[in-house]
Amino acid sequence: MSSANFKQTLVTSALPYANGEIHLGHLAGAYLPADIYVRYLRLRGREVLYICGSDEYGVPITLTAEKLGISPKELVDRNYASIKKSFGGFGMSFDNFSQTSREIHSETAQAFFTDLHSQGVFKQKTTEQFYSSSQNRFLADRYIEGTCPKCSSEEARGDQCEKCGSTLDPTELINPRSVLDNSPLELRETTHWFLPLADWQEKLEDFLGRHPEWKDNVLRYCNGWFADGLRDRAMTRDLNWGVPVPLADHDGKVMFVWFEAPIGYISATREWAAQKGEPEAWKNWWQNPDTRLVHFIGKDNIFFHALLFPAILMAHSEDYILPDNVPANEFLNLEGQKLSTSRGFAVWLPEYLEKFSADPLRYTLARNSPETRDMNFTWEGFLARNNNELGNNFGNLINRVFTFIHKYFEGQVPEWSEEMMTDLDRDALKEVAADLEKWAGHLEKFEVKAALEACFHAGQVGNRYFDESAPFKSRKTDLERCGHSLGVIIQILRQLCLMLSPVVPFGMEKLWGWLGMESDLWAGGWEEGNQIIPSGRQLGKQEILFPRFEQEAIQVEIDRLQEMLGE
Ligand code: B3M
Ligand code: ZN
Repeated sequence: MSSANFKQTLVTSALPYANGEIHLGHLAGAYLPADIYVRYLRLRGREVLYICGSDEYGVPITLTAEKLGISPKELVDRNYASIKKSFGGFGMSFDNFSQTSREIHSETAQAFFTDLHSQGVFKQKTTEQFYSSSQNRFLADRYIEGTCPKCSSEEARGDQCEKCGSTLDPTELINPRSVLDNSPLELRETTHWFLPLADWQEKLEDFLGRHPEWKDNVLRYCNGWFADGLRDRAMTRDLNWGVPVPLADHDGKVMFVWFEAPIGYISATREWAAQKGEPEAWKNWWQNPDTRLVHFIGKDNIFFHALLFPAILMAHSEDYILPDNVPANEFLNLEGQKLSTSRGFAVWLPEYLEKFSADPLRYTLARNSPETRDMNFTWEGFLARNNNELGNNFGNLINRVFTFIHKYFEGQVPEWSEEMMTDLDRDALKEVAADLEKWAGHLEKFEVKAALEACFHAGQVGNRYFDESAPFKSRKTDLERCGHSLGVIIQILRQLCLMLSPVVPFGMEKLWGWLGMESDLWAGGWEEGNQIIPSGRQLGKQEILFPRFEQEAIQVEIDRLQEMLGE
């Protein structure tokens, strides 16, 4: 549903694992599209709250910490600081970016668990699981290796055999051993609390049935799971790094990360409320039917956001809102290959930001947004998008117009008027206005790519108008006409500024200022941005917004990735 039909919108981006840095794949999936959407809403003056934080529990964190010889908490705090910093540099405009290892999250997740438990929602089951006595812990499936019962490959993993492709249960493996230290494993009994998702299937089907507008990929996945039938899922684990299960008989159990991590959205909202001195204000978002909740995620998180978390919210005895949409993105490939962090085949945000600025990357990723299918990022494409589109289509136009007005009109918007309008002027203004409308319509539906196409087209119209109205010629023959044309172009720049602002906010905040706008762009700038800029207004002095990149600058990056592939 359009954002205008709701009082307020609560937007979340998937909580990144605090187990390493953010890379381009993350940005294209759950972060940039959300930030663009949020900035769009703020621009329109809509009430919006944007929540995120890092996801800090789970086995991979423990293992990395052990490898580095530091505590898991030290590791996640380090990574949190670094992720937060690079997100800041990239222009992510969260209202709060929290951590799941904070006290407020444990409290929130435990209260949820207790609520569900006391209602008898969980099923308690005792099963046998592999235990490593050398490491004193139960092992998750992916840390178990053994001989495949089907093809005898000795490298089958607890969940599947890569050689013959069979899906396995770890107990089927012959000679199971730990991936971590190769030690043999023994089966031990352990008790866990399961969420019987089958009990929620009908409600979940109803819920999804009320959302035919969701993206095809999301509905397709969910219908697939419905067809298979939802099963019991363990909501607890035998680990020592996680949110402790708040039951007397829990003997060192923690919550399954996918039980507590989505609750992290709520904890982070509670933290936001507490920080502004209104500790109860979070309820006005999470327990208010006037709130529209939107989860931005990558496609690998669909199950957890479209089914598991809604089931948890439905199960709670208080009334929580359910997501109104879960715009999941497909994946981003890099130079035509799958990203691989373990092989170092990725582009990391902190390294990117050391060399380049945020806007060109935001623009390139938005242009290649993997909305309906996997997309590809190439450094050559990045250079072309920056130089040809940001530079030529937008930057040059802006620069030419400002230079001209400063040179010949003392930096003031020249006289222009309705009486002087020609068809050329009117057509250009009409086309750009139509683009602006299309742009907004697409963003309402999370269609960043299509929105940018409309915006790009408006840039082309601006350029065409500049060439055809030719103020550089009329300056010598008809100064009045020249001024009028520039006045018209200033209106086009104003609308371009609106359309580009969510995507390249750093550049557009500057342009907004040069245009002499008074309102805060991110608090309803739309209104002023849709009003005529009058003649006589003093304009600011411009600078080059989108400097060109040379081939050498990106060749280094291409070579580095090629090397990674060679290994
Ligand atoms: N950390 C997985 C991921 O980054 C996970 C998301 C949690 S969202 C509650 O893909
Ligand atoms: Zn096999």
